[in-house]
Amino acid sequence: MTMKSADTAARLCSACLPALAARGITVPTHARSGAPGVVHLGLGAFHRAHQALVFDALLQGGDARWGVLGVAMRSAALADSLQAQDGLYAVQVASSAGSQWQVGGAIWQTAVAAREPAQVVQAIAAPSTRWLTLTVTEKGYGPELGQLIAQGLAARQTAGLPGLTIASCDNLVGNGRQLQALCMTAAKALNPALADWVAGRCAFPNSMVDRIVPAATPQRLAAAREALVVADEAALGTEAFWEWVIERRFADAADGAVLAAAGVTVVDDVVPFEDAKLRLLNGSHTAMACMGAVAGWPVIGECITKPAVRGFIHGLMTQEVGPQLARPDWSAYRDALLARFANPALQHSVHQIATDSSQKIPQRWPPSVLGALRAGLPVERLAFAAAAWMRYLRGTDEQGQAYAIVDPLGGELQALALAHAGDAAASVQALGTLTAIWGEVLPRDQRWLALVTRNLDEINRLGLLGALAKLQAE
Ligand code: CS2
Repeated sequence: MTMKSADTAARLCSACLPALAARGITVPTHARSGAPGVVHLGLGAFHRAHQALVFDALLQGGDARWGVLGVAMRSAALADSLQAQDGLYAVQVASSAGSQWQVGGAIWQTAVAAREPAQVVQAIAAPSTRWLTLTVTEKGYGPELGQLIAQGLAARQTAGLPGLTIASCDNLVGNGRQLQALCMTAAKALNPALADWVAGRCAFPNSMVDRIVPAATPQRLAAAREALVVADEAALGTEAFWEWVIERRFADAADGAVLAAAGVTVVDDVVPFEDAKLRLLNGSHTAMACMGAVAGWPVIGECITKPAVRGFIHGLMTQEVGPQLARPDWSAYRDALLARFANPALQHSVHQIATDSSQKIPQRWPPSVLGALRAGLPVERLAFAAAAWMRYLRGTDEQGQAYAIVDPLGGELQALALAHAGDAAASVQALGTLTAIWGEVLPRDQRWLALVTRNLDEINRLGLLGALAKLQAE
């Protein structure tokens, strides 16, 4: 019997770094001990390949204030894996110029909020902590989050410590303001004086964060093992592009210049960047995710290389969404996006992106539909995307393969989609009128509902690609 090397290979750890450096891999050389200056909630792939690498660069530059306590909200597995690797993980950055591995070293400690909430509260209240950053996903913004943060802030106030910069890095409209509202509600409930302290001492900048970071696959972990020689259970792949635009609103005003020196864009108003990103990148992603899931195209790279899909996404961005945007370079951003989507190294699963669509659609499509309707722009492709989502919710692709709808509202939505599967008008009446997803206005807009119905009817009759070809021909 052969031993499974996966179980016996040495794990990535601090002691391995010199050997990795000798293999040409970029590794952290800064001291990785001491009290973290950042508490980050949400230890997923995105944080590790985005903000944590910016903090890593700052640490590498000699500013020891950016070490991170990485908090997984629920899943202990990743936090414990990282802990076993001294917080280290490898990132494969792939572009058309080739790929390069680097080891991220900003995560110094990990914790699990569901398992050790007191430790998280204490960390928020630690004297060394200056920033609290978050990637808890759209559905994470509930009262529990506000309560966790408010408890930490209450302990800071009691100890006479300075306030924090509390930066949401999730794909929400006005993410800083939304988080501030949650924290203020929780603070008021604890103690009105705490709410005054938070309002006066803490800063909640809005931000736009951008980097495509797919969940790791077994293939990626195998590639990491080959490149590193040691095993890395937290390895990731990503693209070379990254962008972090943050509002100039910090508890310590000097932090703006520090971040800017590390490549972060610090601005007075994030809205133009946020609008362009949520509507062009994320809006296109969700459209392709639903289309790919229905047609049986597993990854975004495959979707976008189909001429019909590329033409659709180009048209969606150019004719329906782009003209509404205030970001002046939106057409260059669009062109860069088309290339980013096609990056063959990413292997970004459509089902991963389709996860939690009910939480994602509200910021990705309805603002564009409403804006286009107001401006007299076409909305055909947005209506097609909405119809593709309704078809996606049936949970079976066009080859008859079943898949899971992973979404907090999944059971309810799938039941509605299946109840009306053969009847486009009834499906749209049931799914297109949900105000939690579409807002108050679109469920009453007969022109919009009729367009979605027509597209869903065509997807039902002609198949997704047939309906897409017909739409393009019009
Ligand atoms: C994606 C995002 O999974 C999704 O919903 O649209 O994670 C996307 O890859 C990032 O926002 C890119 O910055």
